[in-house]
Amino acid sequence: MSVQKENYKPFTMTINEQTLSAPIVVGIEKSNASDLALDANMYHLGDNSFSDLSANAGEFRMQAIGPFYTKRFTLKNINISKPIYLVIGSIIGIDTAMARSMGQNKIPNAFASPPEVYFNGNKVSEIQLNGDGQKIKLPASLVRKNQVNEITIKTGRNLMQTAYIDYDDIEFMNLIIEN
Ligand SMILES: [Ca+2]
Repeated sequence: MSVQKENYKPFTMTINEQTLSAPIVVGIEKSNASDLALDANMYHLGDNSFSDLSANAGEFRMQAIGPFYTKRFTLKNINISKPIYLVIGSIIGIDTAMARSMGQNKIPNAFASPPEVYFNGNKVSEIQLNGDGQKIKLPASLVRKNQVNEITIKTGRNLMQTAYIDYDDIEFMNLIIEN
């Protein structure tokens, strides 16, 4: 997997079996005229309870809508012979072990499971890192042309907290379908 973020050097990492089952393509691209803007709003997933050491803790702007977000939309004029991506314009607050290892947070001894992305009920990606312009491939076999499609983003949970569920507080904005 490769990741690029403004003002950061690109880097790559080895994909393991788990991430292979959930294709992830990460990068930055300018949007095309054919892109479908799904949602330009900003959303906060989680429970509004997070450490000051959490990634981007000082940048959160919204109140949590709960642990997941769902958007339904119709795909017209989609070309399933071309790759189809969900692009997340920006996502912050992810406290996975990988995010911590990349220096994206300063939490000494806890980490969260990654946010998960579902397309028409199938998990298509786990989001390990914070960043801009992350692209998630949507398998053509799952696309419902000219019918209602559904994207769901579920935030992760603090894996070191077993007494209760502490959802990882994250914020994202600007969802686009790129084809
Ligand atoms: Ca939380």
